[in-house]
Amino acid sequence: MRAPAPVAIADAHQDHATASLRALLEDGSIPAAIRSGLSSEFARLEAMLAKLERGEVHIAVFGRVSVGKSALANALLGSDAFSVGVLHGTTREAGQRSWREVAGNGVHLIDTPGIDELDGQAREQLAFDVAGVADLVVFVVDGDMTQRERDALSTLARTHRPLLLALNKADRYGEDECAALLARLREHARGMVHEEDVVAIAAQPTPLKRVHVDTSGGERSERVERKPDIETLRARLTAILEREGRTLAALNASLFAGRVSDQVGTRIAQARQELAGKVIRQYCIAKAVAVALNPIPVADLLAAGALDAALVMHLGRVYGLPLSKSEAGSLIAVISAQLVALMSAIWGVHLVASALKGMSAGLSTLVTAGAQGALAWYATELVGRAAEKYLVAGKSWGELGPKRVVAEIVASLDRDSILREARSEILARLRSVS
Ligand SMILES: Nc1nc2c(ncn2[C@@H]2O[C@H](COP(=O)(O)OP(=O)(O)OP(=O)(O)O)[C@@H](O)[C@H]2O)c(=O)[nH]1
Ligand SMILES: [Mg+2]
Repeated sequence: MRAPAPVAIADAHQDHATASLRALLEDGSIPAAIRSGLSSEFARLEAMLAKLERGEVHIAVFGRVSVGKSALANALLGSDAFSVGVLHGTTREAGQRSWREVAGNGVHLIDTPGIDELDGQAREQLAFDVAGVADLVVFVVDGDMTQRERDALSTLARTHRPLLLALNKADRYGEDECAALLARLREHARGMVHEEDVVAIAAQPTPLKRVHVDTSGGERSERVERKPDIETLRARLTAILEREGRTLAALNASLFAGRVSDQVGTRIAQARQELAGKVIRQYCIAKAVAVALNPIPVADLLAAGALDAALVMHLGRVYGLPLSKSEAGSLIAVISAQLVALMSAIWGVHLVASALKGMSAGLSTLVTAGAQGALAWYATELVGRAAEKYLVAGKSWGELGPKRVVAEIVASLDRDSILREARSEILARLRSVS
């Protein structure tokens, strides 16, 4: 069997990436609030989709201020497209130019602001953002790497895009010094940059000063401009681009789409969790006040009331997994059975004692009612949280089974603080009705 041609592979990657970006952009099930909360990510997705459809590849130059990023971009382009300067922070915004020389015509070079040791946090974030969505990043340094540069390199490596490491200003170093520096850089970049992609260049070598001595002994000096020496880097870049440029762009877009869809998922989960918390609290209050107004024996507190069933069904709707009345009933029965088993030892005296704790006014009816209500609140909270766990796992108790799940919930909730909060909430409400 013949291996598929590289063009076919690139096409397949591109089709897959285009489809996943489109699916995310057009997904009607993403709530509007979440879409607007992630508006910059969605805008970037749209830009990436357009870029993919145009078959473009983006290369970003990245590095500390003044290492010669703009000079390198200019040298690759063969024009003074980007401003180069001795001042730190010459480049303040990311800029982009088409690199026509490379096959396909769709290769763009992006110059980024320098990352700085001291200030310019917004610029630095911009640099990371741009590099984070570029298909290939040339990390430029002008000597041995600082800790900060090493951290930045690792951050970029975690974004899973190909990195090249360029030691610029090689004209300032002797041959041996340059070789030693390259060896150190390869050491720092081990596992993140291929050895052959760590190269020495001189994007804008300092002009030579040539001194002429004339016959009368007078001296005249002349500045001789030197051409950029970036051939090793250019060769590596061209090789990578020709071999896998479009595939890189497609993979990068797919990765980004994956990240955005994870973020969407997390936000949806958070929003549901917040809403579930509010719903549980409402039912806790309702149940607690009902019990306080009409105290029932402690042992009956766990008996599934209509309110608990309504709570569980409400939670089912929050998690997009509606439960029928009978499903809700059996779910509560399972949870209650676990709670009773867990609590039987403490459900009586100790729990009542802690529910009463801090109520110094003597055992007035109001106080007893408050304590009973607080217990009802606590029980409802446990039922709600357990039902929530079951729903989050897609209507399943998972491998651990209901016993462990319920035990973990009981252990994770701070009983005394719930009872305290419940008591004060109930007393406030009872006072307002009496
Ligand atoms: N000796 C030498 N100097 C260079 C070389 N490349 C750039 N420079 C000098 O380094 C300085 C900074 O160059 P830029 O290209 O502006 O650096 P940058 O990384 O874009 O800097 P910011 O935009 O400020 O982050 C300039 O004075 C350049 O002339 C080189 O290969 N050799
Ligand atoms: Mg610059």
